[in-house]
Amino acid sequence: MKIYKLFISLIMVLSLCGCTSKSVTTQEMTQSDSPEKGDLTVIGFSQLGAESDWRSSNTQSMKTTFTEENGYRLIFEDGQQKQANQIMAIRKFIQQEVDYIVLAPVTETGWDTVLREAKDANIPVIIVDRMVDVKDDSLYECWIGSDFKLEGMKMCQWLNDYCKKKGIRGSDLRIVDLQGNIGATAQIGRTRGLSESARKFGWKVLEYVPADFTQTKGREVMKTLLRKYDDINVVYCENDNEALGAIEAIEEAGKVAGPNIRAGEIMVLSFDGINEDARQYVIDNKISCIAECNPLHGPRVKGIIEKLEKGQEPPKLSYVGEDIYAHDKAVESIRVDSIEYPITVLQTK
Ligand code: GYE
Repeated sequence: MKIYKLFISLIMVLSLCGCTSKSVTTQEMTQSDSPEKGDLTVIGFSQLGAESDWRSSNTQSMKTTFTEENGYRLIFEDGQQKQANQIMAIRKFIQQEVDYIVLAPVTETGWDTVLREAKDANIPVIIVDRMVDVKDDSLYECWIGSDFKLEGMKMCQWLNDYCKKKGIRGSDLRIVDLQGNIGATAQIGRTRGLSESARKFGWKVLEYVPADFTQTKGREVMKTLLRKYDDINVVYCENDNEALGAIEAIEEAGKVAGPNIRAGEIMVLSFDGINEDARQYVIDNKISCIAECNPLHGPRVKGIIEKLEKGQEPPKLSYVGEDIYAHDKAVESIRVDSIEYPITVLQTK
């Protein structure tokens, strides 16, 4: 059976001599014998899950970019937050002899073996969004995503400058951090952004608690924290879905989500800026600031593949530029590592 498939693949590859794509899967051969279909570049995309609006937009961006009209066939696998599922998906892609593997990894570590298998099979791997922590970085072609620690630093710089403008002392802040899922680059960077800034600015962080980037967990964790502490005045949510959940918990506890540091009111900070409700909450003053995280990586990955097809070398790491959205113009710009970032005030259209 295997030898038969190999033979068919060989004939197929030979008959397509001159096409830019490395190979055509045997599966496609049996499904269709139209020569146009055979020209498609096959992408295996292992998405980590569907936990947030950010994730849905990211999946959507990949699906609308890698279409047959654009010359691609996308094989999509949802890892449902489990690395084991993602490893299985990559092994399947290797068996299917895809042209490229795109991986959005749930956490950073544990990828060495499977990425070695992909490399041995000569399949280039592009990492998107979160990073992988591997001993040998030649196991993947390149990575594209956000600078998560910078997002955290920008948020905290905004908070510091805002407090100064409003005459709020840093030592009066009582912060809780609703973290993302532990071990994800977005969590690691955003948590570090807060812990380093808290040390620098003399803020008190009452607790760091994982809330898995979901609205349900955000609400549940915030509820518990509100029972435990009666003086929380800032909640640093590591994504918008957690923020929406935290606001529910704040309101259910009879408190207000708002930009004033005073008894009964809690300032909500967040990341992403893709969820329409969260953006509206900024306009309504319920969320005070969002550090943007851009999920539209489809066209960016396509650009990388086009380069690789031409034999060019894309940069190993590409960072996406991002905005900061605030509820008012108390702070017009912030400086982090001597770079100035303007603040965008969200207003009703
Ligand atoms: O911020 C969050 C998502 O890794 C950047 O994961 C991504 C994060 C994003 O679930 O909403």
